[in-house]
Amino acid sequence: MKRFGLKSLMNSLLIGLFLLGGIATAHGATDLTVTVPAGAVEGDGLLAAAGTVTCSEAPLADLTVELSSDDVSEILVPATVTIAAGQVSAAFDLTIIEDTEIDETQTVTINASVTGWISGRDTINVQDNEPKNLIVVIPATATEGGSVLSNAGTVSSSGTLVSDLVVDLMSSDTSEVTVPATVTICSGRREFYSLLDILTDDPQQSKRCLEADLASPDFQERKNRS
Ligand SMILES: [Ca+2]
Ligand SMILES: [Ca+2]
Ligand SMILES: [Ca+2]
Repeated sequence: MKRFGLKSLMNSLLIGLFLLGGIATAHGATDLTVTVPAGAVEGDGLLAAAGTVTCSEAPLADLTVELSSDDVSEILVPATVTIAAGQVSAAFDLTIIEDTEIDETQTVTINASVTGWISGRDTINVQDNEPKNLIVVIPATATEGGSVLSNAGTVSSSGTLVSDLVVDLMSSDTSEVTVPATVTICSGRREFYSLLDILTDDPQQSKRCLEADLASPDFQERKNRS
């Protein structure tokens, strides 16, 4: 019986590795790469063919690549893109969503995948375009008399909030008009109705009126309802 020597065994292994390499090459590429712009601004809308998916070797047949965005409230991509046989890449559209939230810059990951392949991904920063303005609206005139004008003042933000915002309020003449020290605009909202206290010119009377109003159950009820 003929025995394999060490040299024959090594040759056999090398031949085997060579054949495996040939099979892997013939099977096609296994890596996907995604490229998207580094940044965009809310409201940019359709960025036609702004994204690219690339495979490391051209597929022998048309290749369907699944795409996804990890934050569809910021960016949409097509569900799939096809890399044609013999090509190594394909372009796809990005749609930049407009929202009304004051949400700062959001980083979104675009992922490309094919079953059994190594997925590719890239990130894009979507800049917020909401200004950070506070709008205060109060009656143009009022009559002194120590009364509380329920929900007479409004504090609004220029966009929907993603977290509660405490706003400091101040009257330039507290002998005439007082306001709460703060109001909180809750997340998901843009405005808060506040109380506006119209005082008399008599400091003592003003103080009594204000204390009475602040201590009353009606004040708390109105505050909670606002
Ligand atoms: Ca916006
Ligand atoms: Ca926004
Ligand atoms: Ca946004």
